[in-house]
Amino acid sequence: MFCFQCQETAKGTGCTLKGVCGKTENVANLQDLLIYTLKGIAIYAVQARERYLVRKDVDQFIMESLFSTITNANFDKERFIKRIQAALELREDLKQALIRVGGTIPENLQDAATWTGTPEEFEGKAALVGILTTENEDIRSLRELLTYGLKGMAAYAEHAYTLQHQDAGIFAFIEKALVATLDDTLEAGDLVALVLEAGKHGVDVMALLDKANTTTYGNPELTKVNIGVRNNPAILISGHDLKDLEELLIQTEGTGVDVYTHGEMLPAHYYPAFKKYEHFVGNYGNAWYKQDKEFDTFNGPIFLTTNCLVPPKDSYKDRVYTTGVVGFEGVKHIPDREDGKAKDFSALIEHAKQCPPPTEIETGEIVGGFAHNQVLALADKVVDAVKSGAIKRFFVMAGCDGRMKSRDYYTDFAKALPQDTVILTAGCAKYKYNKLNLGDIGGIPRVLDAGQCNDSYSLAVIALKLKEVFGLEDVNQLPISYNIAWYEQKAVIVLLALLYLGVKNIHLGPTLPAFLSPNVAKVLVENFGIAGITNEEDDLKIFMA
Ligand code: FS2
Ligand code: SF4
Repeated sequence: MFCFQCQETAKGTGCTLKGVCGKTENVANLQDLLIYTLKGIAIYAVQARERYLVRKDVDQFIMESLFSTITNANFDKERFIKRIQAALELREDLKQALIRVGGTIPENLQDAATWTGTPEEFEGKAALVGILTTENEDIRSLRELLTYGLKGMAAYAEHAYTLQHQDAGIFAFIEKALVATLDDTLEAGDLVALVLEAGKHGVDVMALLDKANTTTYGNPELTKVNIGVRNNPAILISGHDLKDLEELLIQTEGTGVDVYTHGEMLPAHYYPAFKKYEHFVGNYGNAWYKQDKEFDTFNGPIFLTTNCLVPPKDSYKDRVYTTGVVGFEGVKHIPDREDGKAKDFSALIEHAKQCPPPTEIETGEIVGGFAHNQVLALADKVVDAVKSGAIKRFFVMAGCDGRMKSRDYYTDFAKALPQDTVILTAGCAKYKYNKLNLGDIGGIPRVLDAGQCNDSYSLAVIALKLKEVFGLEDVNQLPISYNIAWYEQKAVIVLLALLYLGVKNIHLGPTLPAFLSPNVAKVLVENFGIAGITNEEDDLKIFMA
């Protein structure tokens, strides 16, 4: 195996024996083979599109498959074997459909579009198609950067799709870009152009998801979220999927079972549609990587709707349920919706009734709900505070949290920030500073949480609005600095989206991606001013200069 797609990759270079995330060698290899086969499907899909043959099942399959290979989503070997088998069948089906509409199949097609094999042969094949088969390190770096951007894009597209929002342009780009990663005639410059184009579609997909979420559940609003517990049996829901949450809240209503959020599900509390549920009690715990302790003390069943799943400990494994693209061998899985019917959570609810209430690990409240609509409602106040000098600078500290000790930097940085600065956050990165009680500036909290990682889009909307209000030509003239923490591939598409919007001088940490070759990193540094982090004191001097 060779995987270097996330920030915690072994030795900062690549996981080769087993993933730091817990991914086994065979799952890593099968994921490589799945991606390779998707590229083969994409070869036909691009041609089919040229003939106005657009297959929704193909778009959906590619999207879900990419999503399933994101860090901490799916660790289940059997699920990947089945998915590759389904990919081979779908590829053949699409090829035949293409022929039927007059498409001609060239003789010298890429192996990704023609290979076939039995499950016993999959791992042997996987060894021939992994990341390291691209020898030129810059081409490899750009191909992987693009692929990880596509994975993030697919994840967000999937959430929007679940809420019946889709954009054909996003699927068309995903398929075009997948084909491009196989094309040996493309040079580094061509791939850089595609990476930047991915940023444009990154903005599109986050805007689409924002629209899907806000038209379905209302605009997030200023909300105090309880972090203590009540004395009822309860279900803990984690991940990013709001539709799963909605159906769970409906089915648990009146059963005596409470519902709490964990990790990236916290921002669900900010949506008006979920406030009516009296049994939607609060948020339990912190970011994803603390689940090995927090799932233990929660006592009740835990429901993972998306990443980040950590391989469960035996002490609570029988209480973990997955759904959608998430999976782990031996863990119960809630099947997908069929015929427009809701998912069936009865087993989860019955399980909860047999469990003791959660053990309290914290008390109090946290404040959030500062997505674009809420911040723009406060725009006059914010603009006045900037004009009067009460707010000197905003710090976008969005992205991910993670296990590494080096991430304490973000807590230290938040603490070291001058009192006249405000943090704009989104994603699970917030847990590094959302309980610090950093106070407020004239009623504006010093940590403004927009929501999940995809709600980084909200932060961009806020920046663009401020640019307009202050009559500036360039978003970089605003008193906003970007100190972003990344971990997995959704952060990659968020970064590419920010670059597309023209944001410069983003600091990225705790380490730069291992998949950036020195030359590719140089392109990002020279053209966009991307930089790493050092320590809070020195970085603060740079930001405040
Ligand atoms: Fe956090 Fe994990 Fe949101 Fe990432 S819960 S690092 O996948 O998607 O952010
Ligand atoms: Fe390693 Fe990250 Fe890949 Fe897991 S996802 S195998 S930790 S690089």
